[in-house]
Amino acid sequence: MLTSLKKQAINYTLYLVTDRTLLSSHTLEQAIEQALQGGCTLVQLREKNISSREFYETALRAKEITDHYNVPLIINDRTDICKAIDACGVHIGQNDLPAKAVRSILGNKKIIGVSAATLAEAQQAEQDGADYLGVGAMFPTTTKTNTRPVTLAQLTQIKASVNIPVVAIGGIQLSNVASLAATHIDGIAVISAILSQPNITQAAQQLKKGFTGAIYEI
Ligand code: 3NM
Repeated sequence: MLTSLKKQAINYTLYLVTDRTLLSSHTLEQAIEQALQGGCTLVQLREKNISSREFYETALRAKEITDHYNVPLIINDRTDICKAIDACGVHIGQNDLPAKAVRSILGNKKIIGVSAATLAEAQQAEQDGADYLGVGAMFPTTTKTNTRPVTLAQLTQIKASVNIPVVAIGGIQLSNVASLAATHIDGIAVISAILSQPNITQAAQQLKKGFTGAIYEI
């Protein structure tokens, strides 16, 4: 059972974030499994508008699948659900509980990811004990409203200014993924360009190849 992992061992290369409203013909569990078969290295269960009970039960099922592939599961926002199912960590936004408070609840073994759209937010999150940053929105996206745009130059600056892994998010797809490699980030976080595709496994494989291939060309 994967309940915590040495933090240095976490592979951020292809980070699947879920959104059950974007699935076409799959169940969430099928979609997660297919994405893992395509090489996703980390999964975040992101559920909006479902009850705590449903979130908890979905998280248990998601964890069975991620455990099978030996990939860590991160829970969006809900520290209580992370604890209840012994997930590897939580991801929090700027309007959620502060990282310091989450750390005091979860202890040092769990991963805490924080969303940041500015250098100041990124540095604050690192100071508050975040283990990684999700930085975006890098490109226009319809998956989430109220995103704040981040430029490639800002992403480069954030990555150079912190000592924790940085993952880019927001509108990442096959056509723009290569442009992120030059920023030296640790990985890409993706919803629709994986989950809304007819062939989820292939979409994940291609994105991973597009990102890692571009890193080698720098
Ligand atoms: N957070 P897609 S953008 C969950 O900017 C999320 O912090 C963002 O979905 C941020 O890959 C976003 O479909 C949505 O664009 C990402």
